[in-house]
Amino acid sequence: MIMSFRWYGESDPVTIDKIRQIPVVRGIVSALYDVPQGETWPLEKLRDLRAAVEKKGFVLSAIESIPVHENIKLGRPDRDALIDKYRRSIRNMGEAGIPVLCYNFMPVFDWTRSNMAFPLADGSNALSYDDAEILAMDLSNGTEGLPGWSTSYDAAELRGLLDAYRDLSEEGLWENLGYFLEKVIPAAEEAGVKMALHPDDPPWSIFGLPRIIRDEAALDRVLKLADSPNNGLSVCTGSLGAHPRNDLPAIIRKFGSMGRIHFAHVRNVKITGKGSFHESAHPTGSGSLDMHAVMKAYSDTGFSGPMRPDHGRMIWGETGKPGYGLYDRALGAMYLSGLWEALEREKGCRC
Ligand code: DNO
Repeated sequence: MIMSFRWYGESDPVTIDKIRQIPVVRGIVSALYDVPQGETWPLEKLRDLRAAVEKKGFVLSAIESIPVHENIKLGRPDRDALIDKYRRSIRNMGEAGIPVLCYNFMPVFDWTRSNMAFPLADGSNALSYDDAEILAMDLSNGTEGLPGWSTSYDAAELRGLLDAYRDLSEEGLWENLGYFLEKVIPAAEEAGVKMALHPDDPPWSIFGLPRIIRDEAALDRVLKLADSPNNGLSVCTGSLGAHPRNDLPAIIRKFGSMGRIHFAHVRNVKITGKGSFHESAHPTGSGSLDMHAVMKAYSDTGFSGPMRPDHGRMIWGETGKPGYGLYDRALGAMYLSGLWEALEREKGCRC
C-alpha cells in the first residue's frame, strides 16, 4: 500500500513541504488544474507535475481526476471527439509514467453536501448531508450560492442539464458509461494506466439526477462493462458507507481479491438518519464504519495501490478548502498507517 495525500498543486495552501512532514506519506495524488474541461492533458505538463512531486521525494501515485465531459455522460453528438481527447490524455499519462487515473461518472454534481461546516460536539466542524436540506435548495439561479461545487452553471445551463439527464434515465447513463469504457479501456491498456471509477457521493439520486455507482451490484456491473484489469475501481468508504446497505469490508474483499481496486479513499462517516449523515474523524469510534475491518480487508487481499485519507474535519482553527485541510487528514494518514503496520506485522511483514 502506498499511503498518499491529495495535493491541489502549487496554489494549495497545504503545501507539499507540509505534507512531507507527515511521516507516513509516500505518494502524492494530484491533477492539472488549468486544462479546460474536455481538452487533452498535455504530456509536458504531466511530466512537469511528476517532476515537481518527485523533487520532494514522493511518487505521483494517481491522477485525481480527469473530469468526464457532461456531453460524454449524456451521449451527445460530440462525444466521440471528446472521448478521443480523453484517450489522448490517458496515453500522455502512460508516457509520463503515471499509473492510476481516478474519475467519476456523476451527472452535473460531483460529491455533494448540504452543509460545509456542520458543528461537531468537540468544537470542530465537518461536511454533512441531509436529503431534506438538499430538496429545499433553490436551483433557479444555477449553481450560484450552492455550497462547495466546483463547476459553475448559470440558471439556463443548469436547467438544460437537469432536463437532459431526466430524459436520459439511469439505463441511458449506464449505456453511455459502457460506450465510454469500450473506447477508453483499450487506450488505458496500451498506456499501462489503471482506470479507477469513483462511486457516487452520496450513493443515491439527488436533484432528480440519475446516479448509478452506488452499491456492490453497480460495481459488479461496471467491471463487466469492460472485462480488463485496467477497468477498475476507486473504493471510497465514505461515499459508499453513507448508505447502510453497503458492507465495505465485504466489498473490498470481493473486488480486492479480483485485483480490481486500483485506488483506496479511506474515511469514516456517521449516519444520522435516512438520507442523512455527517463526516467524522477517521477512527472507528468516531463514525459508523469499522475502520479496522476496512483496513484488514485491504491487508488480507494484499492491496498494493495508492490509499489516501479522505476528507478531514476542520480542527484547531484551520480554515481552507472544505474537507481538504492539513491537520485532520494528517491525523487520518497516521491512524490508517498505524492500523496497517499492525495488520502487516501480524502477517510477519516488516513493513
Ligand atoms: C471528493 C473526491 C471526489 C473525487 C471525484 C473523482 O472529495 O473524492 O471529488 O475526486 O469524484 O472523479
